[in-house]
Amino acid sequence: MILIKLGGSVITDKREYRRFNREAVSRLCREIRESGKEVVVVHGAGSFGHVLAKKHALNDGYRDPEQIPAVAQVCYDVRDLSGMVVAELNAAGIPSVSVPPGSCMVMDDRSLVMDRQEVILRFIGKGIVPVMFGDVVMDRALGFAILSGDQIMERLAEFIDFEKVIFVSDIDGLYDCDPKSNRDAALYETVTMETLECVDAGSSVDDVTGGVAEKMRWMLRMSGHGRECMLINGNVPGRLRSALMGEETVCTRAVGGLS
Ligand code: IP8
Repeated sequence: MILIKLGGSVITDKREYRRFNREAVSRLCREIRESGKEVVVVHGAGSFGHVLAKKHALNDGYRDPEQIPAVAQVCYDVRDLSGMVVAELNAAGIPSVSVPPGSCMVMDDRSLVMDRQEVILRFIGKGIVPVMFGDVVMDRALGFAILSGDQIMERLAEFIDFEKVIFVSDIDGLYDCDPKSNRDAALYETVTMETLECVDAGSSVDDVTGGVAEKMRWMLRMSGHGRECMLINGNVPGRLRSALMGEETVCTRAVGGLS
């Protein structure tokens, strides 16, 4: 079983509110199907989540009543996005169902309380891929907060024994500086906790849950116990299929866990 995160930067255009990249998602779903691997899918929110979440400071928790319509709108938008992702998975021949985190989970001071594992495990047991995503989630301490897809990944990996974790992004992997603004940026083939400490990988678009360095931190957390954890570029056709099938491909691998 392989855990895949379809990043918001690939499945949406992060510069434009609610812009879905249907072509890319459709191709990625076909690549999953062609690999023949069993998967669980988590996806990011992209411009369906981060634009309004940032504008209304939703990650700060409840501050004033004017945030409430924005909470409802973001919940609506990310469910809409998830419906479109699931439609593409189903069309590619991968029976899938969207499981909205905010509708069945809570957080406690930004820590996810995931006590509904049964529904996820039973979908998997019946050969249906549960699809979860970054969402606005009610929070016992803060009122509400943003739950990132990366947090969900880490929790899923605590009770499902994934052989591999693949983060699908819009860059080839982790660079020593931002490749979008620096032509000399060099790609790391592997990163460890030590590498991460000297990385400058800031993101230039609206993202309330951190840029590439933060993603890499999540990857390192999940790379312990010998589990392979990769960051690949989903905009390059064939890379996801190769990564799933264990073929050589351009990527960054996280090694050795976070400690
Ligand atoms: O795109 C963020 O999830 P991510 C969720 O996985 C929202 O970081 C609603 C902004």
